[in-house]
Amino acid sequence: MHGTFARRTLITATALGLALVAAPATAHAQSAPGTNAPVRVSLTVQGPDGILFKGKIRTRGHDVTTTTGGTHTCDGTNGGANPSAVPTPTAALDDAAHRRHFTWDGAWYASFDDYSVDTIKNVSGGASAYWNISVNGTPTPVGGCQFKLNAGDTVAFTWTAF
Ligand code: B12
Repeated sequence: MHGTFARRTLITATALGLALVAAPATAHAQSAPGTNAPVRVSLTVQGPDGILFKGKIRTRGHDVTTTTGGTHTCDGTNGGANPSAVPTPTAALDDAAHRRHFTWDGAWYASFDDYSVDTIKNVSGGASAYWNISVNGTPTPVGGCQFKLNAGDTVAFTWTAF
């Protein structure tokens, strides 16, 4: 009787101990800065004749697939830009496209480990314009799969004449 009680107590204590050791690690993985936890950002797609999309999007870095470029990661680790996966502008565009049922396309450049976003909602820059990517009003110095987004950022894909 006493033996059984002692064994149960030991098992319970061991299980609790394991849970206590495991819990902080999980909490850390979800809240540490630089992780790929989903963020809410404002996204605008400004075409030559007006706004093609405007809304808030919950997003995180993920693999994306385009007709021209195929499937590649788009989580900020592209080109070694960030040490771990993070939300990115092109991943945000991709999330908006899937949720609101519009298309985008981009060629893949292995040299940059990134997509060139060439077409959104069937609008492309052609020979005279391109889709500029900006975050909080500033053009990104790198491609859209390399730049880290933070919660509340304002992301814009703007049709821009050369
Ligand atoms: C010209 C140029 C452009 C032109 C290209 C079209 C044209 N009419 O020529 C335009 C204006 C479209 C452009 C756009 C952008 N560019 Co640019 N561009 C250049 C530049 C000055 C020369 C490229 C070139 O002609 N190379 C010679 C040809 C023979 O080689 P190529 O491989 O065929 O060149 C093609 C690619 O470079 C591609 N391209 C151009 N820019 C970018 C950016 C990315 C991310 C990708 C994947 C491809 C790509 O377009 C070229 C012509 O087809 C380079 C700087 C450099 N010295 O390389 C920056 C450069 C490549 N661009 C850069 C950036 C950041 C951008 C933008 C993301 C800027 C922005 N925030 O909007 C956008 C792309 C946005 C999108 N829609 O995805 C960076 C890329 C850095 C990185 N690690 O990602 C560079 C290196 C400049 C820099 N900051 O140092 N760009």
